Amino acid sequence: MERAQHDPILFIDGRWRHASDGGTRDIINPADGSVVAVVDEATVDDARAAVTAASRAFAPDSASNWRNTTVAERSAICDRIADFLERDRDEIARIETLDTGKTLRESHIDIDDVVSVFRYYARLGAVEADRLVDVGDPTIISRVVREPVGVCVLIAPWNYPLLQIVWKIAPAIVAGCTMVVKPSEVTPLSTIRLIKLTEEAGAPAGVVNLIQGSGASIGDALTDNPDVDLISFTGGATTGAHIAEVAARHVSKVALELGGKNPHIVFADADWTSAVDAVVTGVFLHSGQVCSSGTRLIVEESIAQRFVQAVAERAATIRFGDGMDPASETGPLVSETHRAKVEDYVALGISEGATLVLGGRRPTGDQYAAGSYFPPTIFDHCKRDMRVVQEETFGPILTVERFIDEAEAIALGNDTTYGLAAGVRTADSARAERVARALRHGTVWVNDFGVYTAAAEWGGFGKSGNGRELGPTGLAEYQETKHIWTNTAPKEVGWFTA
Ligand code: TXE
Repeated sequence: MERAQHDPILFIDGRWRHASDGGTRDIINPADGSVVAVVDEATVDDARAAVTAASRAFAPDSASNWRNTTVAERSAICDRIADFLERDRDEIARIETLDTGKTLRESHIDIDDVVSVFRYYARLGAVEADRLVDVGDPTIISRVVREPVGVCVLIAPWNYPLLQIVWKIAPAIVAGCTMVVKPSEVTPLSTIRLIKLTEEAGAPAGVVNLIQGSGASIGDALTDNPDVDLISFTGGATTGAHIAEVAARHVSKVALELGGKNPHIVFADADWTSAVDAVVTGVFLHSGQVCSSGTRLIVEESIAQRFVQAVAERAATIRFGDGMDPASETGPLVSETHRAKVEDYVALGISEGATLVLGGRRPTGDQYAAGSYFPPTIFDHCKRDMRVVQEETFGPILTVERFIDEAEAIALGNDTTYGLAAGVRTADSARAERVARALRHGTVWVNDFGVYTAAAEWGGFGKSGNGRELGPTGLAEYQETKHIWTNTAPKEVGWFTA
């Protein structure tokens, strides 16, 4: 397709532009391999221009004076974006489904979630006030005030494109930062639509900039830059470690969410029906392409055989197919490349000696021929040191380990270099509390799984990253605190007496 046939999608300093070298990328629908859009592919120069634009917009003499706008003005922009997302809900949900493969139902839920995130931060900005510190001297006013961190680079992955970028954009706007947004090159479409809404909502030129392109080619041009104050990244562990290294060169702040390998611990006394349902939903929703996916079932030995059988029977009935089909309960994997990676993990699990109980092979049938589908797959009798148990497969693969007692359940649940999320299911509330406190994970669900709220922090222990999104901490990440000490009755200190 020719460049002239598509709208420009790079947004730099309030202007929509094509890539400076005319480069483009086809965006593929993973449900059938068709091209759903052609978008500009930014160059290194475009990426640098976007950082420069964000930097200029943050300067004290910028035309919009953005960093000195009031919280109320910035919160109003977030509220307007939320209104527009509600107005365009169906259109954006369709875009998200065509781009990611997720079901339309899930795309709608994602939009409702991001609306709540914009509204939450719009309110929180006003609540999180400056703090007065009592230093024990009535002539001193000691105040801790919050100011924007500055220029932020916000990088998102492909599994929840809209959701994950909004967890960054909303607090960054409320805090008064300027930003360069980079969606995954695989799934940029909903983010492009969102940036149009930020423009419509009145974000001044240069405050929100959009760059689209391969992280390998333009990532360093965004992050390896002394003008960048903060990089917030959600994605793979290897890329995250690279970004942390690059950021260290300039002592830029980094917030990283790098996925997980999340245990779901089921005790014998757990409510049976909801436990089976939660284990199935927890791992097979969005075909396992979820950072908090409950990929490690850790089940009490006495019920293990029956429980795994019940999970497998339930999982076998999951209807996967084109996300646009209302009958589909889950869609394809995001790309052929990703399906190949998941298939490698299936082969690895078999070679490591795990017992394949369900799935493991591409589905047959005309409706699956052109898309990157993969069925729910279950490995039983896994050992904790197997790579399929320890590494993030990011696909519909459940591994099963068994435990004898509470201590072993906790030990298995913590036997991971990650630490994003975990679930525990038991009817014993004292035990639930003990296990929840002992697990080294950023979120622990008790008799629930995979739920979150804009008002509670999200993030990981260990190699799942650092920093937190959502909740008050998710706003604080985009703020510097400044201590202002005012002496209302100055007099000589009296230290040097001569
Ligand atoms: O992620 P990448 P990939 C995991 C999951 C998956 C694996 C790899 O296991 O299989 O990561 O996925 C941008 N500088 N997660 O390769 O490369 C890239 O363009 C700056 C878990 O797709 O980390 C994209 O926008 N940016 C995760 C984003 O980083 C760079 C969700 C993520 O891409 C860059 C997704 C660079 N040098 C995958 N290189 C989660 N935490 O939920 C790439 N990017």
